[in-house]
Amino acid sequence: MTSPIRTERHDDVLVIISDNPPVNALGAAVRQGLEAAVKQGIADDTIKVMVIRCEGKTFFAGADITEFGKPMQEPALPVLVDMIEASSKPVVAAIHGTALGGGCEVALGCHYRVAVPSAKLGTPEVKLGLLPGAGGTQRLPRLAGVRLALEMTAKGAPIPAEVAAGAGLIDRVVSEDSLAADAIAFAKEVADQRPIPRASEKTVAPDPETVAAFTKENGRRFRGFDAPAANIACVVKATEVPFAEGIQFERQEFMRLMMGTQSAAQRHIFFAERQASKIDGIPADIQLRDIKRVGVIGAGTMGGGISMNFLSAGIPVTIVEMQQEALDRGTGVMRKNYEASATKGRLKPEQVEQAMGALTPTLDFNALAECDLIIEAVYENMDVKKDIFGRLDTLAKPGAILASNTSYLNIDEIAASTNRPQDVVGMHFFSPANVMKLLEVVRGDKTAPDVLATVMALAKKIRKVAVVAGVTYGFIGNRMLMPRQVEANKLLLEGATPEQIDRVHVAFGMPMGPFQMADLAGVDIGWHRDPNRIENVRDALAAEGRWGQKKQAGFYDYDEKRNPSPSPRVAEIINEWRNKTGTPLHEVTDQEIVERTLYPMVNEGALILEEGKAQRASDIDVVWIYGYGWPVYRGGPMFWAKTEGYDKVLAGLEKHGFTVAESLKNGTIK
Ligand code: 3H9
Repeated sequence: MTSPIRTERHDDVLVIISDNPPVNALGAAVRQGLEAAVKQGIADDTIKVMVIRCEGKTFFAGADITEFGKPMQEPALPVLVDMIEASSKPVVAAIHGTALGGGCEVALGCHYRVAVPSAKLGTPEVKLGLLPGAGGTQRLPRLAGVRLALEMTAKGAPIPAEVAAGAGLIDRVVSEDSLAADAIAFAKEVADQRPIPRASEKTVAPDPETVAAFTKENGRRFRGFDAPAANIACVVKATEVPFAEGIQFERQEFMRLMMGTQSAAQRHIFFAERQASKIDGIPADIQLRDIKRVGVIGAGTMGGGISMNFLSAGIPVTIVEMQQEALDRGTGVMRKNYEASATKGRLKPEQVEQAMGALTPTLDFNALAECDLIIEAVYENMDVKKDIFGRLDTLAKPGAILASNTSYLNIDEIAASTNRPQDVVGMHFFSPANVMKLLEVVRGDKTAPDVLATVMALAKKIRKVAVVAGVTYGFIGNRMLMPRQVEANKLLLEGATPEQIDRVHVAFGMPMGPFQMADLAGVDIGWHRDPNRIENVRDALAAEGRWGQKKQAGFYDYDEKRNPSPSPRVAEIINEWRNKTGTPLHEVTDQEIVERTLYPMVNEGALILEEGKAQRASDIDVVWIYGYGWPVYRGGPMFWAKTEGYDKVLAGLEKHGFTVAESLKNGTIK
């Protein structure tokens, strides 16, 4: 097998080049090749200095994650990085793309770093439930100080070359298109400089105030995760003990995290997210439809949010409403949202104008005729949707994709109201649509393969994580929400309180519990609005005007600042319904809440898989992580079931009398 590493000589400079697509991950062959090449450079008397660079789209993007959990092949990455740093001849890293994780650590082990302006440096291991385990936690603070090291390791966001240069991580920013030559020129300049600068030989003073402030600032973001605290502890160690001792601590913490379920869950999601974009039975190279302009029907919260995704990606949008007032209100909200991002420094003022400039608001439905993709985002009513699709059928250009943002309804029925069901697809965005990363792409019976593939590719362009779902009531996410809600409501009558159920869900790691969610979304959502037809606690609350946060009363009472407190009135209503239904009271434990609200979700997920409404279990996990805030360190409901133990989940479901999915019963669930 040919090595992904080759060398080139340029006078007394040895250039070591990695060519390991797609992202130059530091797998065994790359590490072995690098070790051999650096040894060659050290041994060769005609060589004075070395350059390490990569071909393709990026410098090393990290350790090869697919090797984790398998037997380690020599040399281990930490050993390789130490060996590079110990070289008696200077080594220069020439960086383009993203030097991430182990890639960043290789660069930090080099004595000098040059980078193109578009390059980024980062240690995103924390997002995989890990820490930079090849000396990164010890070299970063020594080179860039405690604050930046904390930011980079515990939060995992990469920094641009310019920032890295300002912080002392990059020695020279070179021209975008002459990295190879500029790196050689730089190497010649430093070839004879002594002493050779080594990060490990530097020291960094303890800074407890910065550490305390950083930990406090990020308390919410880190809640429930193990890895951030371990990253922080390693950075602190770098300020307290000699390098070699710090490295030992880093190794021990790295191995602890690596063996834990959190990292396994986060690595699962890393691959699950990428897997989700692959559609069974459709070749990867299928010809896509060209989407130059998008039409959106409805300028409400959803329509506006959906439009913003495309505008932000530079795709013009025509947005249609029935009334001028609604149109103005909708576009006003979009502008306000963009301006809020600009105030926070996330957008430049000219980007706001650029996005809004690409929006064409209109009352003229016929304006949709020029659109290549039209997304209907009106309220959930089958007749209204059928009517809209019928009208679209007569005016949309041939080959235009017709999408519905429905959260529940049958895409096949909607498609049947057109003469081109092959062009119809579901695009279920989650609210707020300009923020939430999930997109459920609903494949109808007749949806054409190129329509599906085009929408999946477009999702990536607008920075969504897309998952293919089949036609089933509520698709993947909302369908799984239903059994959870049914059980939560029953538990109220049996003796649990909304506070207890929500607390169990929040302790599990969800951003909020089912009743907090109901209050936020609106208790009146889906209510039939017939005061004479009160069938459960929720109807009773809705009929009393307890519509949630917007009315300062729902399952909780709220003060003016929307702080919730338990509601005596809700307790009364629950009691009334308990008596009316003759439901016996019992002491509901937290464990029972887990078994009765979370296990049924796993069960529903298993049914969805059995019915072929999701392509794979990991897609279901992606839906729950990106659409509903399931804690990523638990890897999604299906991964969690595995860590919880399928037998335990099965026993729990049977104990509470659920009808259990066959695959859970016969152990074929994967
Ligand atoms: C680490 O370094 C530990 C060390 O500190 C200590 C060790 C002792 N390994 O994302 P894309 C695959 S931990 C293996 O679609 P993009 C990916 O699965 C690592 N495979 O491209 C996909 O495969 P497929 C720290 C990897 O252009 C393909 O490459 N580093 C790895 O949108 C394309 O990926 C990270 O966490 C990997 N490290 O984004 C960085 N990375 O085509 C992780 C990618 O079969 N990577 N693949 O589905 C990324 O963030 C993005 O891939 C990157 C490119 C930004 C680089």
